[in-house]
Amino acid sequence: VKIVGSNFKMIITLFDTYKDFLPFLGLATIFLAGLVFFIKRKSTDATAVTEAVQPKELVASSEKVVSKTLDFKERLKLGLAKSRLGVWGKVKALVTGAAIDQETKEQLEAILFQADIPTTMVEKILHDVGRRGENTSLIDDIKLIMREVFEKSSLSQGQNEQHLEKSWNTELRETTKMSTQVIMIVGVNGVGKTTTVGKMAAALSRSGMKVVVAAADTFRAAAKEQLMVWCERAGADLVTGHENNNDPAAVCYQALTKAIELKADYCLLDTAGRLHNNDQLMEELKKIKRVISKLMPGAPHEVLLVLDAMTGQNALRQAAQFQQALGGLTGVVLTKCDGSAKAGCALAIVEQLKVPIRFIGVGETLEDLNIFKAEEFVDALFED
Ligand SMILES: Nc1nc2c(ncn2[C@@H]2O[C@H](COP(=O)(O)OP(=O)(O)O)[C@@H](O)[C@H]2O)c(=O)[nH]1
Ligand SMILES: [Mg+2]
Repeated sequence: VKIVGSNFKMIITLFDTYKDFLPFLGLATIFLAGLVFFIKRKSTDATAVTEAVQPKELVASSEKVVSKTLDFKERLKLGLAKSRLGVWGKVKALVTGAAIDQETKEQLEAILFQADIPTTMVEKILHDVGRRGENTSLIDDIKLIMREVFEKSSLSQGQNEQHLEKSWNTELRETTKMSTQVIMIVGVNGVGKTTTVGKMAAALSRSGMKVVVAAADTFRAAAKEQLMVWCERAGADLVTGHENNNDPAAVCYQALTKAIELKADYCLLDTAGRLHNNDQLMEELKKIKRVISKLMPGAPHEVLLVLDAMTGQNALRQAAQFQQALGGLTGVVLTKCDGSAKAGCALAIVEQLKVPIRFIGVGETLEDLNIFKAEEFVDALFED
């Protein structure tokens, strides 16, 4: 009894001394419990998502990516796996070995609408499929129709793949000593403009081209640092604004001046995607175009609109806005095709905007951006 009594007394004294800390102790316990719960939930979420979006094929191929031995064709196939396993796989399964009767056509129509393919395109496919007779398979028919859509859009701009080859063919550039090509990259926030500029700078530098990059997104503080990392890796020159001069057009002007001075092959302009309002953004972009063309007539040689494939129909609305405000878009860079089962929106983009897709992005590494080739893209959507 005595021992129990003295222990009890000791506890009371201890409690008296530390009772002021009790609320803190309580709060700390609640905080820790919350933290453990959050971390546990986050990690199970992550595994659930990975399992859901990574069918066996993807997991197996992504291991190959680590070995870095994939060429772009394989990366494209890997990136488009979701689209291939989704809509385009269904198309293939439906028409393989089937006769093109009314029932098949109705089913085909339903699948194509799911893929955000515009009505006029769906009608065209339904009208033309099976027309080349029994000697060609229906799947080859559909592939050909899709390729024609892409190729027609390039031709309507007077820029076919040959032109593309010319302005981006680095070997040709070296022998013909073309003047600096100015490439302006535009698009809304988060679509992948800065990443695209980084990847382009790296790819061009690697093939021996001299590249100057303008960090003209002076609105976002982190944009400059992000580009610095890319350019350092690529060995490209980066021009940024000064503390007291944050005018994006001035940054572009300085970058092009430097590019001309250095006889650079390319001058890439990374612009802002968000300003206080849309009109302000468009005015800023127009100003950049004006300033650049005064310094170098004919520049910018390309105005590329970056669109995120994941946004589907919304990408189209954005494109229409930029096209209307800026005019003269020379092409589209379609990014994040790896994250989307709707890479089919590429068809809608070229159909409705009459602007060719110039580059395609299928991941976040340097090697995941390349020139868009209609045949390669369509094959990747259907091939196993
Ligand atoms: N999966 C995937 N992510 C991409 C791709 N391109 C860009 N991203 C990511 O998209 C995010 C936004 O990119 P950023 O270049 O900062 O967009 P910006 O605001 O248009 O400059 C970054 O996390 C990029 O890594 C792509 O092709 N695939
Ligand atoms: Mg950016």
